[in-house]
Amino acid sequence: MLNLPENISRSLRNGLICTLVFFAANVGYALGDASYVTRSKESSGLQLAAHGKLIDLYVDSEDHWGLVRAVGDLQADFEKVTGTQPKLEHSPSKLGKTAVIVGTIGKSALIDRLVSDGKIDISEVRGKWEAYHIELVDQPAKGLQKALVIAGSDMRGAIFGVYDLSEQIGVSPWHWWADVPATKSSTLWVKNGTRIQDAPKVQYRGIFLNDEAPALTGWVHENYGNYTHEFYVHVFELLLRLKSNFLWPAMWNNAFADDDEQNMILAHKYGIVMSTSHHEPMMRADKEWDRHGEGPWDYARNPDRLDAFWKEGAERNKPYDSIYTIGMRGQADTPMSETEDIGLLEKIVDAQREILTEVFDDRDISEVPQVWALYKEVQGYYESGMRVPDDVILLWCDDNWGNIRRLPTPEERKRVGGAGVYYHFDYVGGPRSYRWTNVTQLAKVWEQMNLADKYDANKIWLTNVGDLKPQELPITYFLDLAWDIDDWPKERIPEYGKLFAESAFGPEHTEAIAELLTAYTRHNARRKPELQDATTYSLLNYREAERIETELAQMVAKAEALYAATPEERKSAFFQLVYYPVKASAAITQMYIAQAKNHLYAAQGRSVTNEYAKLTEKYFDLNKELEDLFHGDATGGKWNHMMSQPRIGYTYWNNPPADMMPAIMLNRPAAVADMGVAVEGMTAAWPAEGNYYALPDFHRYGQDERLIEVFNRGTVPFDFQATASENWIKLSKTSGTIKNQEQVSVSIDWKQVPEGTHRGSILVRGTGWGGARIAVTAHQPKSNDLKGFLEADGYVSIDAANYSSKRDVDGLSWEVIPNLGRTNSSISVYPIGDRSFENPADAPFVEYDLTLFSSGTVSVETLWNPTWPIAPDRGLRFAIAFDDETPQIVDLHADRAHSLWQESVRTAVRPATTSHEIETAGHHTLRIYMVDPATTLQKIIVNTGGLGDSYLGPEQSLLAP
Ligand code: REL
Repeated sequence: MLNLPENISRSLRNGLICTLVFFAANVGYALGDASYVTRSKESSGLQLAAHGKLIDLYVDSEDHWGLVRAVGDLQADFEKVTGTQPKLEHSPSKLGKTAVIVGTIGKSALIDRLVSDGKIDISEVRGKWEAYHIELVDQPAKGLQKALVIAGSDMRGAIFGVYDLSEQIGVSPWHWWADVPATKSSTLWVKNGTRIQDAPKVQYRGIFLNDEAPALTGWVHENYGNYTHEFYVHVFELLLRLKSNFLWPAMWNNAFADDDEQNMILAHKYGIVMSTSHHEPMMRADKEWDRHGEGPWDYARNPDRLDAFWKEGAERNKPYDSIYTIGMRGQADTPMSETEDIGLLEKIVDAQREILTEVFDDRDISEVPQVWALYKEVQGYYESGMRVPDDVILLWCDDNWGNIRRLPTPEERKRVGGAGVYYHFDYVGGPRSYRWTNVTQLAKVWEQMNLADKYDANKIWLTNVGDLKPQELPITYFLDLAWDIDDWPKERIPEYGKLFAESAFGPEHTEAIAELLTAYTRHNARRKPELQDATTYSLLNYREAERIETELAQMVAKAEALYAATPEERKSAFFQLVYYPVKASAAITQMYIAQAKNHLYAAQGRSVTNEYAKLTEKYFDLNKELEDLFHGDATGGKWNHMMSQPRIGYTYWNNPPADMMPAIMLNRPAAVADMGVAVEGMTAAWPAEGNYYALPDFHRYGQDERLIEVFNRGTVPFDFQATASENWIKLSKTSGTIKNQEQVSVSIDWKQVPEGTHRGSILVRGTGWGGARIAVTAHQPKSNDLKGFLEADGYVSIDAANYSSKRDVDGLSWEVIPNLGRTNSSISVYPIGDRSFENPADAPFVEYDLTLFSSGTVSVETLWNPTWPIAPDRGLRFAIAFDDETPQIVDLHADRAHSLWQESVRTAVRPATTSHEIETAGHHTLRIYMVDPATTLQKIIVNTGGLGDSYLGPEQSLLAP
């Protein structure tokens, strides 16, 4: 829940005044906003509803159509919450003694009278973009004792004020798109003292419906026949409820303005600013050229027809709120030409500007909003020196994988047109499309959009949301950040999931639901489901696959328990927002781990091989069953097609035509008793010849238990015995009967192991000749002078957020971004600015204490977020040093090979490896220095010679007691 100072500081920063606030039993309200509506009686407050008696709503019928419509939604929302519809009046004389009065300043006679009578002071919102003022006013007008006044500086400001109240009384912005039911209450009161003023920080905030077939398009076709206004009004309403205003419409096989004339008209009337995507200039969809264009889409060869085509776009859209995409790319997201042709593109922009000047002859061209999207190769034109007029908004883009490539330099920040960011939650393209479920960590959105804000790219924030569902969580967060990121410092990232959960499901299980949201998005962000396969998580090292399986099993169990506890009326919403993404995402990884075991066990000849083939198939089927539930029973059939995007069986960047069951292996074990013995860390299993069977070495502070698996290669049970050669080798069992397989856990009794290295062995006997002899080695280091993280198993692994100390410089400080990254939290230097430290001796650093039991050459692998240098004239550097070594400066982007970028987005980290000489064993400090801003560190692994292969690296090492 929001705390008061936060709210006040936001309002003060906006130059607005906020007085309020109480924390009583609240109903729903805009995420993070203070609650000003309560369901308990509030003395001196305003009764909105009490047991069937509802307050009157008022809006001037001469006010904007879009506002009058939104007040109609408010009326319906009151009914959803209380069961009774309030009266909606357009004449002040018809109002009772109390009312909710809504209006646009300058458009509503009553609002203007309240202002001129001094009943409300709107001087702080007047003239602002989309600002609203909400105030409980006594004796506002003759005959009225009390009113809640919602005044907007413009139409959208007033609409946002209306939807703010809707959310406060208990109607979620997702009431239709995710079937979140209203929180019922027969009694509703506005708290005494309510006075709120707010305005957005980013001017245009919106989404791009993209990559929309088969899922969204299948659903749209079934429900609306096509992308008509009957569909789009739902999108417009959602955007407004989320206090956003901007849309790039679906365009794969559609043309917003051409498909249905009402689309554009209604967008404008609702209050949505329309535009067209980065390769669709002048408000004309790509598909319109296919339908109406003549000749090639090539300005060098077909300028006149293209000019005419674009002019029609400008003329058609003249009456409507639009942002004109300028420039030109090839059709369907391809470059305009094989090599940069700056001369031609400049000519195109000149022609487009001329058209706009001609069409908008009633205003200056600088008042016609235009955007140049520096997407993919277009950024190259800019970097090669091409410029557009100063009033055009520059839309900087991410790399399609959520990493912003470039942001304005101090010089570029002076541009009048300003800048924005185009971001992705979904993408079709290389190295692999990710189009199915939500794979976005909120913390990553924060890390990136905070950069956009700090580097002044806040004219447009637009994100590609694919089919829209199931991106409800990141969409809400993105748009909340766009409204005002200062309301949402990084410390509040963990709180957001709770607020989201509370708004959708009430206060009971917010903590548990938030944990699930964090867990499943972390899991999907580690490696997107489309990129996972049987080799992703290691079966051999660090029990990685097993750990992931445990995590997933816990997630699924929690989701199932919460689903069972969810009241019937909220089950559909819970299924859509939590249960499905958790369980279906888990099933993908569970399937690949089962497949990995199936393959390993087949190679080892285990009789359980076929069980894992079945398990693989079970998870493959489960994924489809969950999809069917989404399309049918779990949502009352409302969302048929919505999860139909294929996601299993990719062989290249594009998705397979249908999900493809992973290849499995089957064996036919003989009717004999036939022992096999597998050893942790090894693919080969006894009795395969030519192998030396040994468990990974035991270190005093390392993994404390290792596994041996005794398995049957036939179908007849057998007895086995396991004996250790030394007393200090402990076995969890020494004999048993094996039908399929059994684990024997091996550990060390360190009290019996003197300092130094000691060797022993384990003999496992069952069927076959002799038995399996497995070597065991234990290292007992000197145990004095322990400090910090302790070396063991040939490495020291540290989560970056767990530094021992740090040095700040001029207010620049390494700080934790909670929940960011593949393992835990990440760190970066804040506040974000332009300063680089060429000399690490002067730079802010974090320091890690560690104890090494070995000396010599070690390598350090630091795992960084795959962020971009952001600035055009430098790389992305940090420096690293042990003790008093000279810091080594490393540029994460020294090698800009495409293949390295691809790998960094596949793995969700950009690693850097440095080499260091450690003269003596003992206590050391490792420092990471800032060189450039926007470098974000996840994890550090000091490899002292024993690091094995795994996806995430080993878990964090033990800390000295
Ligand atoms: O993510 C993007 O921005 C692009 O992949 C798409 O916008 C692109 O235009 C695609 O839909 C195909 O035309």
